[in-house]
Amino acid sequence: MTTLAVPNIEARLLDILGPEGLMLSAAQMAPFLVDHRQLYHGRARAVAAPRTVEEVSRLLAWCNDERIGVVPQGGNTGYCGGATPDESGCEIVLCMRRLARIRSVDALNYSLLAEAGCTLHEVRAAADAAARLFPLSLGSEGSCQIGGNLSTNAGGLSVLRYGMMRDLVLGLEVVLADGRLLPCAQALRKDNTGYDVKSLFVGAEGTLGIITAANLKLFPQIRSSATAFVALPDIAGAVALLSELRAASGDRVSSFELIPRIAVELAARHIPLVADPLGHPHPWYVLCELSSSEEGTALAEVLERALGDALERGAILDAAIAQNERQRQALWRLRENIPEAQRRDGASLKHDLSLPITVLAQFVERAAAWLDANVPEGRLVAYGHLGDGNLHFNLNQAPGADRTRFLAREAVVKRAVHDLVRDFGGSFSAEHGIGQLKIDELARYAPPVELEVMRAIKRALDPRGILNPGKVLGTEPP
Ligand code: FAD
Ligand code: 2HG
Ligand code: ZN
Repeated sequence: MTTLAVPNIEARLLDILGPEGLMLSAAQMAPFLVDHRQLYHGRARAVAAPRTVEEVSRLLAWCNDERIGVVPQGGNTGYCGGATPDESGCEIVLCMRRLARIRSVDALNYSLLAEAGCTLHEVRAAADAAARLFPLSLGSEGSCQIGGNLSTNAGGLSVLRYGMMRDLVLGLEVVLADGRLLPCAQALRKDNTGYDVKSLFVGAEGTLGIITAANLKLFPQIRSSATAFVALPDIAGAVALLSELRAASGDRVSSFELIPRIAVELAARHIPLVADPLGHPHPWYVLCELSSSEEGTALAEVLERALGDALERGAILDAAIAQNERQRQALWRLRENIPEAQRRDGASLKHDLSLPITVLAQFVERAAAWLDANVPEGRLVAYGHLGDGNLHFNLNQAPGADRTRFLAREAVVKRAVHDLVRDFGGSFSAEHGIGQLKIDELARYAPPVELEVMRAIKRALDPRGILNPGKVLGTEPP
């Protein structure tokens, strides 16, 4: 689709972006050509870093005319290789980091208008400065960008209360493939003017348009919270506990994270300042948090009472309730660093699964039995956002196992796990998207009619196929 034979490519890019907006040397481009997990390595003609929406618009119009592929990249923390160019060396990486202004905060309307290159941390800080909360919470918040969060429809640690990124957006400003601007970044909570066009770009992973700004929903700040680390015998017990806590707290559970014993051990081994919060080992844990915008609530008492009852009944095995902010931070440090601990421990195979919460325990039992029998080179590290039915069903290379042999099992394991997920009525992609990693999975599991609809949308919005070519729907002609 792309061609190397476009004349004066550098001169034209310089004209559009100026010298500060263009990276051409191998050293400058290197960090943009590999994904966070180092699964994908690409090449690029150039890395373009526009500073204004108008520059994005002019760049796209020109790339569309010349049929040059454009690969948008935010913080490059994505898990599916969606922001990495292909190996042709013909594509242009569109780096969004210079388009990073907080345009406005409307505290009364509980909304904030941010450019796509703002990091999640910057947006949360801007909301905080206006005594508001932007609730999306990911371990990668220092690097990932609002444009990337929207394009992957990110989830994270507080979806149970606030929803995913799609639920947190009021309006989007988008540059279309041919450079036209879709200026729909209004801060309206109600707007039934025809199709919900903005929604198409959320979770589209840069294949339908370039998000340049977003109007985001804000919430009251958290004024009181209670956080506990609870040991349980099994996953079914964790699911039951969530249900009880929701009812007992007036539905103020904001996070409910499942953690297996092995993840506590990995985090304690690989991450400084992380230790097991409880004295004895237990098979499973949850990190749960109740929170409210009201000051001086009795959330700690509610949590203590509910956990005390559960302990008496033998429904839980032990629990530690954070007594101050330092202890709370320590619990979250453990949870947020599980992916990093996994990375430091060796190779891993990851599955980002979504299941009805009612079948989670049964699914894990079946899948773990299959792995025990078939994959001795791996050990299961299954954790995640239990409150959302989202399991990170990951395998790490077992101690002493050969890395290459372990990784060679990827296709077989993926097929077995994802087929089982389908049988249980779940999805193989909960919050990390498709990118390049799961193209075959989408083709296999999505209903054919849904795939046809997706292709029709792609054709309508990007008829020349210049936007993130080959990602999500694969390389089929659009
Ligand atoms: P990138 O990786 O740069 O890009 C992701 C996709 O979006 C690519 O397809 C890219 O082309 C496209 N894109 C980027 N910017 C734009 C734009 N402006 N317009 C159009 N397309 C664009 N994810 C979760 O959902 N939940 C978690 O709990 C979570 N925790 C994480 C913890 C760690 C330690 C790490 C490393 C990652 C985690 N992630 C999590 C994954 C990742 O952080 C998210 O997917 C995040 O939303 C990606 O944002 P990014 O800016 O890094 O996007
Ligand atoms: C998390 O929940 C992230 O910590 C990363 O979504 C999950 O590494 C993973 O599999
Ligand atoms: Zn996650």
